[in-house]
Amino acid sequence: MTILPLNERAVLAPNPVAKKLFQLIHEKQTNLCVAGDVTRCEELLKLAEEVGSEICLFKTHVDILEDFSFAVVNELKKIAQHHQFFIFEDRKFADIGNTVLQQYEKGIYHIVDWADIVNAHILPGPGIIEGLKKVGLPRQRGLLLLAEMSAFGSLATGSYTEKAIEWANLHQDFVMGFICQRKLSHFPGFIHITPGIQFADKSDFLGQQYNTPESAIAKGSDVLIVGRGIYAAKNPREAAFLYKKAGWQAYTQTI
Ligand code: 5BU
Repeated sequence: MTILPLNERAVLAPNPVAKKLFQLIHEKQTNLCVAGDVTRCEELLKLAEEVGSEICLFKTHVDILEDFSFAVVNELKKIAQHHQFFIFEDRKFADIGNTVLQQYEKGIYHIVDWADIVNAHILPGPGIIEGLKKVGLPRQRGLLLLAEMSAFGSLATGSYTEKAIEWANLHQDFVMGFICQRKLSHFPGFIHITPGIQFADKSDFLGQQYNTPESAIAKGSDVLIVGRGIYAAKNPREAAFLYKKAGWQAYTQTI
């Protein structure tokens, strides 16, 4: 199989965020996403500032912030602009279309206002994509489908994963790719993003299973999500640099 360069994949991607993300990865030479799973706004912003130059994506779980206020997302957007990365809220929507569109747009977090990318389970059927798309597409946002998970015993396998690929193909304008553990689609305009990455591939004793950057890229992943491997490191900036280097080197060996 020939792997197209990222700037060519940018041209082929129908979703506007996928297009810009492929181009950014190509230019910034980083396929690293940091998961900022910290619980105070100040820590989140400090981490984003520290790792910003090394990443293409910053992933949030905004509902774990104990002192959330809208100021944090405004600051995060400024840091994203300064260091050039996209913001991915790992909200994992999982309800009917009418409910998820409200969860996406309303409530405390107004996610669609600041997150370039969100993700969704496909358990409720294709209506979840249609609901999110109503709010997200006019705002030029992108959706990742949870086609596989990194956790031990995940039920997102086999025909479930196949359905995610089928529905992604039907909504290429809004669905930009997958959260997965390996290459799922040979359509070069889809991006494959993989959580569960650490240099020491082990488990966390709560079900998380890790791959190394090299093994994830060898399985066809495009972007690697690293949480504790970076934010829990003594020096997150240095750890981000090392993960970026490993991920990018592994990628360049595939083309
Ligand atoms: P870690 O500290 O590198 O294990 O964090 C992984 C992050 O990715 C964390 O925010 C999870 O919520 C997220 N994640 C995951 O680990 N596995 C999955 O299948 C999905 C998300 Br989807």
